[in-house]
Amino acid sequence: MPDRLRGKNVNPDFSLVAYLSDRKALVDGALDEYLPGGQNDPSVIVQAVRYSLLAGGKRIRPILCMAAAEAIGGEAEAVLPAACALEMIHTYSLIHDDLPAMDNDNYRRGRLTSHKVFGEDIAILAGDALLTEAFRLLTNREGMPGMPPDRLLDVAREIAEAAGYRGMVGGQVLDIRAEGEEVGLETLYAIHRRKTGALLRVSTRVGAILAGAGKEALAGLSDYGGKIGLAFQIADDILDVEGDPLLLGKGTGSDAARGKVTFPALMGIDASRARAADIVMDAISSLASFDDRATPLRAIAHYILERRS
Ligand code: GRG
Repeated sequence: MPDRLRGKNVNPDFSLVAYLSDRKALVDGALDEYLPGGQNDPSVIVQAVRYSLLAGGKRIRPILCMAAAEAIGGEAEAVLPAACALEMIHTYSLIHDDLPAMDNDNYRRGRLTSHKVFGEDIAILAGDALLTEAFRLLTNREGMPGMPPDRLLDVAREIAEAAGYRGMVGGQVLDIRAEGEEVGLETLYAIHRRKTGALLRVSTRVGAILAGAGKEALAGLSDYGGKIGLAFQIADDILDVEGDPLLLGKGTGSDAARGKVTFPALMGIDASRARAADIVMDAISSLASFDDRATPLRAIAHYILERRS
């Protein structure tokens, strides 16, 4: 355990590496099971959906969802379909973000992007299919037996808000429109609170709501999620400057090439790193009233700063 976590409500026996690997395996297995067809399904749309969704990825959004549920005493498995729905929405956003009309990227998660393999038409439809499938999974009551329907309704609305024009889609639009423009720090925060932050924040809220969090616990977890969402984006901007393409599974330097405003471009690498570290400490403070069932969330906050992929 890193020294700075000692004495912060963290179980000294906790291993984040083991936790992430275990939860990722849970998500990978469930996604494979939820998707139709298996590997031999000849339907091109099923192949395209499976290609992107089962290509790896850190699964950080579903893991946050499960960790938030656990922080208030719930079970990770009890919220697994909702956690996987969040990953489907995230994967749809990556497929569409890589399209020629947006970032025009060739590699993602260590493989050719969807449109490079299946063509633009099928890549667009694979993204659409993942977005709609996410809401089917979320609202299929057999997946989460015994879950109060009002909780399912609440999380469906919250996810729609976070993924749509009020959140991720809106942030993407602001980001595209800001390309080549002079943008200040406040605007950059506003873009990323929506583009990247909204889905990460709602991931913690979904786990908490489904596990029956009270008002105060939900507020703490929301605050945590919003802050690590911002730190995640700053770390992503830094990785685009100095990350290893092999570890990242995609090219680097694309932000600068497209004239994108980023945290390192505005404040430099060192100040960006310091800012992200401050935000992560704030995020951990939001969990002050939680016991050691929030240990994974505290450790994930640090991991977001230190990740190399
Ligand atoms: C196209 C509607 C629409 C939205 C796109 C999220 C997004 C909005 C674009 C992705 C561009 C990008 C690189 C954003 C930075 C933060 C981010 C979301 C990185 C990728 O997420 P990870 O690191 O990826 O969780 P893995 O592959 O591990 O899932």
